[in-house]
Formats: sequence, structure tokens, C-alpha cells
Amino acid sequence: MSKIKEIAKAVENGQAKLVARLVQEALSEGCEPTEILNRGMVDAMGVIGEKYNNNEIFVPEMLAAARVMKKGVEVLKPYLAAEGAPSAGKMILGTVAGDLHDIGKSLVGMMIKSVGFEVIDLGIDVPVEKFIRAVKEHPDAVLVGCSALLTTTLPALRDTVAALNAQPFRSRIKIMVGGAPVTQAFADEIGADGYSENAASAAELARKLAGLV
Ligand code: B1M
Repeated sequence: MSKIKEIAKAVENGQAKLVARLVQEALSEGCEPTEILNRGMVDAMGVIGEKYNNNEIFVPEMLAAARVMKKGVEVLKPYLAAEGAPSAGKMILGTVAGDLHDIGKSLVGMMIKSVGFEVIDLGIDVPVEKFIRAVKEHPDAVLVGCSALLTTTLPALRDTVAALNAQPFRSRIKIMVGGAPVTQAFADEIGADGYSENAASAAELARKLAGLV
């Protein structure tokens, strides 16, 4: 079995210590960090989602897989995000109210950091007011990123963007949204400035929205 497949299996089986070792070994063997991330771990989370849909596994197993993925990402982090790069601007980021999914949002944050932004990560289950407070507290923020992973939290995403759109500071920020159930059409409909499908394209979009490209 290739190292990448071993990593995927370790994520699926909830083996945190094993995944940390395998990721380190894969890096030493010259595997690309993005390949380890996408083909090893993100694809495995897709398999976990499928199994959950088919009632083959339940929430505790999903949680275990998420913990393992976080361990693997910890090992990969220095290879994905360039720490200490000059700041391209400041971004406020969070997963919207009612939504506890943080892996995708955190990966987006890491990739955006890697292209030079300072990222203020508000975490998960972030109420509208907290987004607004953070933008007020950081007058140099140029981007706000909102993540939603559940179809049931799309209304919270809509409310968050609507509330940000109604603020006097609106003209100084650009709003970007993403997450599995979010589409470009939905982003347009709710009045966001941009949508991206994954963490790599989110970093490109951040640069574009900030006027850097
Ligand atoms: Co949840 N969950 N979950 N879950 N969970 C999903 C999302 C689901 C698709 C699984 C399934 O049914 N197949 C399903 C949603 C169905 C739907 O609404 N359509 C689901 C469900 C139903 C639930 C619960 C309701 C289950 C329950 O309790 N009955 C519950 C809800 C809790 C809540 O939030 N209130 C729940 C709970 C959980 C756990 C807590 C157990 C755990 C999360 C732990 C954690 O994050 N710390 C969990 C997990 C792990 C998943 C799956 C398996 C994996 C999510 C993940 O981390 N993916 C997921 C199935 C799946 O995704 N295939 C699932 C990997 C990650 C890299 O991808 O998050 O998509 P993703 O992020 C991507 C892009 O979406 C994009 O870039 C990221 C990186 O490339 N992106 C952005 C994300 N945010 C962005 C923001 C941007 C731009 C791009 O700009 C700002």
C-alpha cells in the first residue's frame, strides 16, 4: 500500500498517533504536502461522509476521523503555511452560528496565511454579532471569510452576510464564503463578494478580493 493510502486508511480508522507518524514519513520520502493533504486526508474525510450517509458509521466515528485529520494537519502545517511572511492584509474568519465544523475553515485560514494575510480566526459557531465586533475591533481588516458546512446553517450564512452588508464599515471589507453546501449562485444571491470551492482557490480569491492581483 502506498504511504498516501496508508494515511487515508489511518484517518478512516481514527488512528491519530499512526497518522502523525505516517505523514512525517511521507514528507521524508518526498511526497508533496498538498498531495498528502488532499489525496490522503481530505479524500478520506469524503469516505467518512459517505459511510455516515450509509449508516455504516455514526457521529463518534466522524469525530474520531476529524481528530486524526487535525493531528495530520498539525504535522503538515509548517509545510503548507509560510509563517512570518509580510502581511498582505488582515482577514476575519469563522464558521457561522450553529455550525461546529472547523477543519475546512482552518485549512482555508492556513492557506490564506500562506499567501501573506494575517488571519483572525474566530472559531466555530460564530454569532453574527461576533463577526461584526471583530471587524470593528480590527479597523485594518480587509476581508471577512464565513464558512458553512451544513445545509441547515446556510440561513445563518445568509444572515451573517446580510448583517455585514448593513454595516457602515461595509465599503472597507470584502466578504468571501465557502463550505460544502455553498455555491457561487448562493454566494451571489446573499450578496457576498466571492465564493471558493476549496482552500487553495480561497487563497487565490483572497488575493484577488484584496486587490493584490
Ligand atoms: Co458533520 N456533516 N455533522 N461532523 N461532517 C458533514 C458536513 C456531512 C456532509 C456528512 C454527511 O452526511 N455525509 C453532513 C452534512 C449534510 C448536509 O447538511 N448537507 C454532516 C452532518 C449531518 C453533521 C451532524 C448534523 C451530524 C449529527 O449530529 N447528526 C452534526 C452537526 C453538528 C453541527 O455542526 N451543529 C455533525 C457533526 C460533525 C462532527 C462534529 C462529528 C465532525 C466535525 C469535527 C470538526 O470539524 N472538528 C463532522 C465531520 C468530520 C464531518 C465530515 C465527515 C467531514 C468534514 C470535514 O472536515 N471535511 C463531513 C462529510 C464531508 O465533508 N465529506 C460532515 C474535510 C474538509 C477539508 O472539507 O470542510 O468541506 P470541508 O472544507 C473545504 C471546502 O468546503 C472549502 O475549503 C475546505 C478545504 O478545501 N471551504 C471553504 C470550507 N469553508 C470555506 C470557507 C471559504 C472558502 C472555502 O471562504 C471563507
